[in-house]
Amino acid sequence: MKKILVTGGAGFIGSNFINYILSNRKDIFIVNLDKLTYAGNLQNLKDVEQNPNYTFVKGDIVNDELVSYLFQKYEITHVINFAAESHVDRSILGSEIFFRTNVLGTNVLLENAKRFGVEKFIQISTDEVYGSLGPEGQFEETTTLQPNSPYAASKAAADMMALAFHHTYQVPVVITRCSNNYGPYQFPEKLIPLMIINSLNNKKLPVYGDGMNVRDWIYVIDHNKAVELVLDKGKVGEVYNVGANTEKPNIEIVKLLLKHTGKTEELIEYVKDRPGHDRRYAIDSTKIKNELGWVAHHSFESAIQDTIKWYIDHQKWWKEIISGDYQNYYQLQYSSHS
Ligand code: NAD
Ligand code: TDX
Repeated sequence: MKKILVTGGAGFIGSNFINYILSNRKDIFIVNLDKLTYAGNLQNLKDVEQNPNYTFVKGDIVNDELVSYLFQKYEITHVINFAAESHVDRSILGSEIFFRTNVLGTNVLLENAKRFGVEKFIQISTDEVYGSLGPEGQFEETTTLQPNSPYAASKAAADMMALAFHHTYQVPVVITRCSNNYGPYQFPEKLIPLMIINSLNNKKLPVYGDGMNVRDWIYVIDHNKAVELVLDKGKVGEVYNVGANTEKPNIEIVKLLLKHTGKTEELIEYVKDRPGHDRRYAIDSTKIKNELGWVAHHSFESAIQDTIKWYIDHQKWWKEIISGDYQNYYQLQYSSHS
């Protein structure tokens, strides 16, 4: 039995991971440690609440005493660190919490993995650590890290700490660097859910700059299958890029979402650009394909329609979110872009 400390399991990718893994595997026990920040939501985990192979602990990964207690109590054998402050725009509004959670929090987890010993420590990183691309080329695992936003810099610092713990103390670290995810339970601040929800609400769709920034999209389940493969077969000390070769300019995504929600392009509003906005991301995932046999099973064309349908069918989920503190964030963020 693998006894896995999953951090940030009440967020978008972490909750999809837990739901997926517990419905497919009987050899895994999960302790989900989540601070329940604005982005954490236990509604995402309703289906696993009663599962005997699952337990939830509300707490902060920066809390060394708590983390150390959990390692001992549950005899943790693996760590998957999804917990993070994850939104680039919020990191531009204020960077301190990004440093605290993403860097210090990862450090606390690494220290405990070193102290108690684990079989594997998976650090969930991001393609944003590589910086921005011109019109050609893709990020490879060997590409130099050149993070541009405070968010990306904090994730790159965490990667460096993780690799240093492997090099110095032989902590069995593996890093995954995935491209932009989409799918159910994504918090409405991110491009795809934000645009779907605004469109459903007949609100303007705020496109930064010229709308020609490119992101490389992957369905969250394909990402999580890569994490599962890394858990089972990933080689320690290695970095694996994960991406589904689906580059799209933002404006193309926005127009597609409008079409599928039955609205016109009059809702599009070009607004002031994100400061330091990375122009293009594209990820080369040859390594995880060749070495671990990973493939993306979902095409963008069908998975984006499933995602739109999910938001249409789960209005209660996102209406609760956008009626609360989110309004204050939205006001602050988008008044600075007008
Ligand atoms: P999210 O913001 O939806 O969820 C983050 C979760 O972490 C939340 O449940 C939150 O409550 C929890 N959390 C935050 N601070 C914490 C702390 N100090 N202690 C414990 N829990 C804490 O993020 P996401 O989109 O699910 O991203 C998950 C991970 O994947 C992050 O590490 C992110 O950097 C990485 N990633 C995300 C994407 C993407 O497109 N969303 C792509 C590549 C990598
Ligand atoms: O209102 C908006 N208008 C807009 O034009 C928002 C929220 C975004 N955008 C643009 C900015 C980006 O070019 O859309 C693109 C995607 O933006 P986000 O959804 O904020 O994602 P991004 O900044 O690319 O970062 C995401 O991918 C990598 C995740 O949030 C990170 O956690 C992950 O590491």
